[in-house]
Amino acid sequence: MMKTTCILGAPIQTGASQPGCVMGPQSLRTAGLPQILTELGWQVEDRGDLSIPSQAPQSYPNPAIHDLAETCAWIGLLSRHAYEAARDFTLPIFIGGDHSMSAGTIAGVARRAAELGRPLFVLWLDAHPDLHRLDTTTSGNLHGTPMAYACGLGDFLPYPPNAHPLDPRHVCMMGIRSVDRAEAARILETGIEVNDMRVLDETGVLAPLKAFLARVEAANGLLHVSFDVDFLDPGIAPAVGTTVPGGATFREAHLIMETLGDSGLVRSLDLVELNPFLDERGRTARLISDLTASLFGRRVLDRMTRSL
Ligand code: 5AB
Ligand code: MN
Ligand code: MN
Ligand code: MN
Repeated sequence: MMKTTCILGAPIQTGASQPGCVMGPQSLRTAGLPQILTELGWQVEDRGDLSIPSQAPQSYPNPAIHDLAETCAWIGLLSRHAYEAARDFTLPIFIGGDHSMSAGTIAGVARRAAELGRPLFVLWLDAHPDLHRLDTTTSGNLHGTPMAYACGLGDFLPYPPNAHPLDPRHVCMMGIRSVDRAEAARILETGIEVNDMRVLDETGVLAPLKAFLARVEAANGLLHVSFDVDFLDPGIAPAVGTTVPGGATFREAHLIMETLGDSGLVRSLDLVELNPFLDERGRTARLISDLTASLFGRRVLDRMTRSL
């Protein structure tokens, strides 16, 4: 059966503090992502970019929060489109856009998983756990909240209701190295698996990843991967507004993506937080498309033997 993917752009940047993520989808298209996936034997449909109408401002008791109405509109829109994409394609790609969009994409794929009667698992590749509630964020940047929303932790009104909250035991985080106090409390309460950079230094990326994949497989689960560009070390991926030193290396990241590809368990992918305004000659966009290619089956030896 033909393997199918779609590219769905979500040029949202109101969840971040600095502008630029709005250019993320176009930057990955410019890096040749659709062609790369086609060459790997996938049937690719570019569904273009979504957009929302302008919103009336919405206030909230936490005065730090900004652009709440825009975020709510994006979450509702993405939830519907991610559901349809998960229903219609083998492995849809949701291109951001800042990470607040994942509140919507995870809600959408969770609806599809519930319809199939299968549990949803999420691999979260990020420097940050993004576990803020609306009452705990001090930056007011809503890209710090999607995982708390996805797991149904706390009151998220006026976000659209989350009908299919994720079981925190079905989440595996890797690359974490910047955690706020309120987020640490959520990690302790829920027992979410957090492989911080120290764990990855000590064990390498494969041991925790393979253990998680074995759990997904044993549960007949569907796996969603949420890839925040700041998971990577800023030395190789400068195009992100929230860089934190000491991130994943080029080879660690490729090994994760190759292993995910080999597993055949991944059913949807977020590529978020790419800010092309901060890039250097397109190198981050190129790296993200190459990492995506690794997940979609590109292997070193395949490339060599194909040209023989
Ligand atoms: B990202 C911080 N925790 O709440 C906050 O890039 C950073 O989607 C959030 O992971 C980073 O502002 C959000 C300090
Ligand atoms: Mn994030
Ligand atoms: Mn992050
Ligand atoms: Mn970020």
